[in-house]
Amino acid sequence: MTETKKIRTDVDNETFWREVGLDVERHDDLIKGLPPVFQSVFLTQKNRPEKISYFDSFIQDLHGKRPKEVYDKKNNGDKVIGAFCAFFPEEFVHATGAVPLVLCGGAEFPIADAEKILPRNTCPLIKSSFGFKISNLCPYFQSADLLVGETTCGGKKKMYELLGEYVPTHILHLPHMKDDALSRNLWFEEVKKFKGRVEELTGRKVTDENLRAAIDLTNRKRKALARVYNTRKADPVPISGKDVLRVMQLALFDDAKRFVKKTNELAKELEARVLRGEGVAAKGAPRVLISGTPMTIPNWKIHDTIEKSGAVVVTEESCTGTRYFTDLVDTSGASSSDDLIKAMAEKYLHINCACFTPNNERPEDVVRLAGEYNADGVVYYVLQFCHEFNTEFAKVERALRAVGIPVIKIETDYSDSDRGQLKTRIETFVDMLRASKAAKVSKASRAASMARAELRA
Ligand code: BJ8
Repeated sequence: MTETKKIRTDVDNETFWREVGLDVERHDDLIKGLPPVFQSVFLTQKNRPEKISYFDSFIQDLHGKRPKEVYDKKNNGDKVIGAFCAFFPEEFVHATGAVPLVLCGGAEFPIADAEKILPRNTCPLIKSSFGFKISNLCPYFQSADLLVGETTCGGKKKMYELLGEYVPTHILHLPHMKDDALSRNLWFEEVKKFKGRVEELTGRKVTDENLRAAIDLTNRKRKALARVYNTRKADPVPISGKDVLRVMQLALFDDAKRFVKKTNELAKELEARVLRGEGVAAKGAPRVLISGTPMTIPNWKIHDTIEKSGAVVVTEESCTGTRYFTDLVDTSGASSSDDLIKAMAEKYLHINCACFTPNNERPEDVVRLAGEYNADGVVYYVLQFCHEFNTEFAKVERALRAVGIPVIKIETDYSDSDRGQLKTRIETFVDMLRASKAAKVSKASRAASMARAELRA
């Protein structure tokens, strides 16, 4: 028996993986790396909320229970629609009873395969996503009947053309300028066209009734996430940043209704913790906001490094963070199908992706969030070769410096080769935040003693 065979513990999973056409032997090599990483990143934390266990078990069986559930739905006639971006009008998918999934790759493993076709100097998210498909390593990908791409960055656009050779792919034409009537109209028409494609694929009509229900469901998902995020404004913080990141990462993997329920249960527990003053990090620990490119499973390295250095991540200005849930689809006043679709199109155009030009709302968002979450500093996270987010750093940095918030830029990929260097840079940054926080506290306490002395005199 080979070593890879020994690690298989679930015979049902193996049967399923073969059925969906996975390269099971290589897939074994892929998933055997997950348990030790998961143990080191998540299970070594102390005093975690109990309700996080649902999300733990989801990850621990990431390629088992849920993809099987999706596959069963597919066998019952439902369609599966995969996407790679926050600009994915998932409401139409829910409205027709199809399954929406996010298929962005966050693992290093399939990148070497992707590099046989894609240029090496391409963003790792693009290479990993593509690599998962061409190597038959992802059971979610194997179930997809349709992929949805979008005209965001150049690397993604060209990758989608190649991906379309493997799975039917629909491209949403996202305008690169968001503030004029022409762009708004183009985007509205694109969203409407996508509705037609979903209807065609599923053979089911999007009606006002099922669309309103789908909008309500997706809004409830966004509200549940906002509720969890809101508790992170407390000091001490009731949950670690990496645990919240993982919840975010599952928002488009899990069944939406179940996800809403489980996320609200978690939020309720966190709210009670806040009231009791209970946290995962010490009160007064340096608070970090992460801003930048998305982090998809199992990309946890920046959160892990920050939190192991004694700071706590209090929010993420990211598509695996606030950009996903901040705005709701506002249907008040919508009286026709077109009104509902316009409300959806409008909501999506508020996602301040660096692919837009200009994108001045994003630096404003980062400064606003740093204030709301009382962040002591910002880690600006850029996936290697992402020119959009890398270049936009200049504006975000300027906006933060203007309000006196320190920021460090980290550009990295999915490999572990820069772990040591990242650790050193992040620890130095966190030490600096700790020192400046201590200086502020001692200055404030000196001022208070002087004021008391003056009153006594
Ligand atoms: S809405 S952030 S999910 S495009 S990191 S692939 S931009 S080279 S992921 Fe994104 Fe949609 Fe924008 Fe959000 Fe390209 Fe940059 Fe890679 Fe990126």
